[in-house]
Amino acid sequence: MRGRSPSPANAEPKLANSSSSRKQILTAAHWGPMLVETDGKRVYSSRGALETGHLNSLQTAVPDQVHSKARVAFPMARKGFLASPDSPQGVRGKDEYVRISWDEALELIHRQHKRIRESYGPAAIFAGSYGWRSNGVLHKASTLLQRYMSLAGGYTGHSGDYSTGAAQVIMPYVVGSSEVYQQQTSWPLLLENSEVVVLWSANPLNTLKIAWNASDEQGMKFFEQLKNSGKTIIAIDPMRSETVDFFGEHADWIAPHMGTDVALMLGIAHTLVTLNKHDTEFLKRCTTGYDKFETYLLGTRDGVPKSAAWAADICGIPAEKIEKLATLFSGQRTMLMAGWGMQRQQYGEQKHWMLVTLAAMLGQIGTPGGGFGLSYHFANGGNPTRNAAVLGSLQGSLAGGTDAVDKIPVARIVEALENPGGVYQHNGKQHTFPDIRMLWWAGGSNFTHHQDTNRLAASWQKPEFIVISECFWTAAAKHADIVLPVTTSFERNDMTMTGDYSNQHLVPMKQVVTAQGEARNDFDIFAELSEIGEAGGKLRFNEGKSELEWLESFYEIARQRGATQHITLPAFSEFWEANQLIEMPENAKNAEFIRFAAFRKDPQANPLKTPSGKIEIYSERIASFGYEDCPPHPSWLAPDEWQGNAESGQLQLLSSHPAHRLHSQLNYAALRDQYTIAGREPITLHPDDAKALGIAQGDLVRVWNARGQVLVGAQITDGIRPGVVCIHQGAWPDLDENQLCKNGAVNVLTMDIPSSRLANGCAANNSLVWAEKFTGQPPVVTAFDPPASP
Ligand SMILES: Nc1nc2c(c(=O)[nH]1)N[C@H]1C(S)=C(S)[C@@H](COP(=O)(O)OP(=O)(O)OC[C@H]3O[C@@H](n4cnc5c(=O)[nH]c(N)nc54)[C@H](O)[C@@H]3O)O[C@H]1N2
Ligand SMILES: Nc1nc2c(c(=O)[nH]1)N[C@H]1C(S)=C(S)[C@@H](COP(=O)(O)OP(=O)(O)OC[C@H]3O[C@@H](n4cnc5c(=O)[nH]c(N)nc54)[C@H](O)[C@@H]3O)O[C@H]1N2
Ligand SMILES: [Mo]
Repeated sequence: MRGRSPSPANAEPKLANSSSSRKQILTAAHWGPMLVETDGKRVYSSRGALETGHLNSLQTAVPDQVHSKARVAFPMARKGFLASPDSPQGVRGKDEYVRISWDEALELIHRQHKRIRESYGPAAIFAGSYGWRSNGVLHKASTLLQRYMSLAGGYTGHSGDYSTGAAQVIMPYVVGSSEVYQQQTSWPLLLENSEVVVLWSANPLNTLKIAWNASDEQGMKFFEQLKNSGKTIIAIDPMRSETVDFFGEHADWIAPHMGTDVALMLGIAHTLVTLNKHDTEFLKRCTTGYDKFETYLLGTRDGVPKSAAWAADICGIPAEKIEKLATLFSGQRTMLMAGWGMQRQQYGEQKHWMLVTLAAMLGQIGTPGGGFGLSYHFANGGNPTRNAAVLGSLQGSLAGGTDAVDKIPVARIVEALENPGGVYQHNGKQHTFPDIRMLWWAGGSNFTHHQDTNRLAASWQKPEFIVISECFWTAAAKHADIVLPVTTSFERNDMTMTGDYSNQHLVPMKQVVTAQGEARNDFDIFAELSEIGEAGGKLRFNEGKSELEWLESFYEIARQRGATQHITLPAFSEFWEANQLIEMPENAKNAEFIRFAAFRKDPQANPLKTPSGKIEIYSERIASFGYEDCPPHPSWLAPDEWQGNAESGQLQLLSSHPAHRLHSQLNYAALRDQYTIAGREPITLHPDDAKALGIAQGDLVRVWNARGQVLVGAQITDGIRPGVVCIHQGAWPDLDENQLCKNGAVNVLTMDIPSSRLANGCAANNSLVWAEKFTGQPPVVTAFDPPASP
């Protein structure tokens, strides 16, 4: 659609070999708009609704999502909890579950919630509930939980996220904005002007399959054009990712040791200075603190020049190669596209700070196609923002409600449970952990997403009361006192935009099938509970509106927003009947968007939101915090566990994001057959390492360290740096009586430490492990079985 007003984009879909009672409903998930074939009771198939030329495997999984044996069918209570709810018995994770009625479940929750709130105050109730739930503007699980808890008098929430924990806190000090969730210099300009594109710790072929709203699915088209453009493409990643394979001979794959990128960048930066190829004019005009950083870079302060040879020793890339990169980058228009895996590490803050510093030394920030970009690999950053009628959406806080009374950095939850009242540092301030007595998770999978599962499971025994609202019997659900069965997004009505940055489409998400088992919508659960309990009545929670009335009100907001841009949307009833998405008109000006262009042109007139208004290579504010783990300019700091201190036989563990899941979502689905080896999560390892360990392709492998042990299947390939192994994140924990995870959940092995005291970000990507061929009787995977009932 290229005109002024939007129009339905896809014609009424035709069905191949299906009976007449079946129809196709248009809906959407994080993984994009989909057409779902159904007779209203069963789902038969699903596929992408946009013609993209790229198959997104996640879009085929709707039948499994709706009909999985892993669904929670009824409200369930843990046996030891039910025996004496005020002082529960038994061990969470080892107990049986008893079916109860919805009335009983809500009454039990109400009584415990009231008791704990009255005894300990709102901070004792953790409703931070981090997670990717399902998309949609109304049925937002965690937002609904927080809306309820705010009406009930407040709660403890969270700050930050697992995704960009380190980068999103350091970037505002450096460039005055978070960068990680912001629109990038547009792809058309990049394709026209960039000569060198560097994918640094980024695997867009996987990660662009999803977006926080729904994916607009445009990113791969641009990467396809890049591949065929003849430009120089470099991928820096310890693993030959799907993206490197996609570029094939068109890209140069450089595989450093894990966690050593700052050293590699310093080596390039040092070479630039040696060759006098750094842009002193840009550094002077647009940055502050370079001089101080240069004394570190050249070693005038500590006697250690951060030369290419110095870097080579640390990162394992030959010095000549590092020098070549310096010449290449400085001689050509270079875009440094960084993903986030390398900042999900100890000292993660340093990675993107040094990347920006390198880009500043190259002097190309603010040019079309040069500089750095932190979101090309996520939610299709760089796909130009449309003129758009953007939907309204449900808000978590309401007038008269009490929002979060405290917030803990999201990845510090276990520390908080272990150490109530404990003092901690965060982003320049001292805080105290609340005394958490009750937790409610709705829309997150914390037993897969959090590091060091055994430590989490131990801390999880402490609270008095834990509720999980879930569609599936996740490990978290199997560690709860009450489990509430929730509908999937295919069992309710909703709407979404596509493209977190582009707002390219408005998509109706009409209910596909009736609710399965006794599942209810999160919205209805909290509305019911408001009627019994603490939140002042159903009417306060739902404002007297039905599901469709809410959707109409969000659509009306879109209509108003659209009108200001000369976009005319059809009436809601017409739109809802049509079962078609609406594509928004392009905006020619946005297609010319260059990040930092105005600042580059005139930094005085268009200052950044940093204290100096410039790019801060040295930060006085960070210096004032005095954090040893986050020095005031980008620095190489050796992590606690890495190649440099590994014992012989120890391997570095990567836990990248999976191709055929969104984290833990869909681990139970038939898609499993496409990636599991020996029936479990694969471990990617190099032939040299496999040989040394006597492991063959397809073998069952036990991987362990002091924190835990998992069983995985061997995937042997030269597409990974020797000494590094990868187990993708998101397999469901499935611990047997010896705490051996039968399904291969990587976080059983990862360290639960903060990136630093500045950001307290998740540091999943730096752990050492041992591995051996598993020779015992292979245990059966039980991750997807509902728990035992008496
Ligand atoms: N080792 C390691 N660990 C990591 C990472 C890593 O790179 N390495 N990455 C981290 C990152 S970046 C992230 S974002 C996290 C992801 O962590 P999460 O976002 O927690 O992961 P998901 O698997 O998406 O969990 C979403 C859960 O919500 C449930 N759900 C879906 N729809 C609904 C709904 O409508 N209502 C309710 N009540 N529930 C619903 C799903 O069944 C699922 O269990 O993992 C982090 N953990
Ligand atoms: N299909 C799919 N798409 C997703 C997700 C998913 O689970 N599945 N999750 C979504 C979410 S919530 C997020 S936050 C994003 C995550 O986006 P990212 O954080 O960018 O994804 P990762 O796979 O963790 O890491 C990207 C690459 O970094 C590499 N890497 C790791 N450590 C290092 C290092 O030390 N140095 C270098 N140079 N490279 C390193 C990994 O090998 C990997 O190929 O993806 C989103 N997209
Ligand atoms: Mo994430």
